[in-house]
Amino acid sequence: MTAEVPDRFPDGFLWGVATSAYQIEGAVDEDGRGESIWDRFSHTPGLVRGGDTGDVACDHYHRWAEDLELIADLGVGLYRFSVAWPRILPAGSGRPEQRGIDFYTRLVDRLLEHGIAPMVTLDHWDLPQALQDAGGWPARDTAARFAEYADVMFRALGDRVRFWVTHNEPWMVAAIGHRLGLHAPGVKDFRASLRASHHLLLSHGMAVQAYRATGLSAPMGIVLNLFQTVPHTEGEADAEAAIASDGYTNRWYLDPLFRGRYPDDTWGLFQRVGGPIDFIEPGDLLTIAAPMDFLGVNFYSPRIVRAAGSGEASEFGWVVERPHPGARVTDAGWEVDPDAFTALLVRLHRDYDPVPLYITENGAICDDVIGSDGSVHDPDRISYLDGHIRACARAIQAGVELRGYCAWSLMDNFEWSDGYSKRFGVVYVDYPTQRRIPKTSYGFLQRVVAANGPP
Ligand code: IFM
Repeated sequence: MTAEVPDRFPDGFLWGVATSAYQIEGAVDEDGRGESIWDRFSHTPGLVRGGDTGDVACDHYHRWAEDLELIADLGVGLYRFSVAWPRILPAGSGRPEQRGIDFYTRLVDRLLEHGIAPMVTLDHWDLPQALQDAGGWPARDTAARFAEYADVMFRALGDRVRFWVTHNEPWMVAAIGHRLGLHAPGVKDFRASLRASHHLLLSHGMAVQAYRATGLSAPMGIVLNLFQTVPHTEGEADAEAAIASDGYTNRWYLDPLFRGRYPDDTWGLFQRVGGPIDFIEPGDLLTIAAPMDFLGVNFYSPRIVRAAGSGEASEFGWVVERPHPGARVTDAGWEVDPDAFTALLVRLHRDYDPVPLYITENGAICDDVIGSDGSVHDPDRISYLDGHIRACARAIQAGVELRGYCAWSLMDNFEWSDGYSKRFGVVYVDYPTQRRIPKTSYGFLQRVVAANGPP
């Protein structure tokens, strides 16, 4: 696409970077922190590449002040990070751990001193293990525990946090954590995954209601990882497969949040595969659809789908395809398609006309290395970011109310079941020494922020 890109983004557009607690903090045994499902999962042999764990990660728990300087030097106005639930409620419920609250208080206060708006995610996957032992997300009670935890954080930091996010990517937790078992808690059970998806959404609504009851007024939202789903061929079967897959990844979350109901076609498919959906109680959908103030969108790559061939193993009747031959891909093999990003944003605007959007994650894995001159050159990441920022500009031109963009991630970190083998940061982390080396993409982002658009 060659549409002209405006020189500048709208006034007040927020540029930022994002991280999450388990991926960067380390210090898993400090200051009363309890065990999380990711501690348990990563310490189970064979589940994370190279046996990596988040025990030390980027040691951000001790180096947070240095890391905040890196954020401030970018010039950004927004920092999205998450609170580790087990630092606040080590046993999942009961008395909050003040030392955990103090850590995030220091972080938030320093951000505000720098004029950076804190966007706080309450749940970026690190459920307290104690709650997992009591049933985890498939259990309805976990939703109530989440609302309690959220309320603790609203009361502790509500006067200073500028944006609240309830959950990060509930689809990943439900589908990858409970259906495929590739993420914590490592469950492989479709019904458990369906229950988890509903209780994640329910707990979001309960937390929104708890927030409104406090009388606080910072914007409150949820972050979804949404896929622009592209049929592999122009044939009818692939088109139908793409619609069904879109229901699985996108509409199962968007429809209840913005329309107060689950999509009929996906409901039918899920009942055929998983049996009766009998765990939804009266009033749940009203709670889930409690009005929120923004939607956070995480986007990395389109999802190319085709109909499964006869005899081909496929629970749902579709197969996720490899990138189109000749397509540009990142070092992780994910197809690079900024036009798909624009199309997704325009589609959200068209189909849901939702609240304002923020891009809460977008970035690329590159095989970064420290060069002989000690610097890290990542031209492919720059090209990825540049293309996707321009894609945002086109969406705004098309009428999408997009208010901010966060690159994923500030620095290289624990990439879940890939451990430390994949690098997403604009800052390189040399794990043996914990030295931070801003990559050339860091300078690029600085220029974007300074110019309020692609430099
Ligand atoms: O690292 C993750 C992040 O935690 C959630 N969104 C996707 C990122 C890259 O895989």
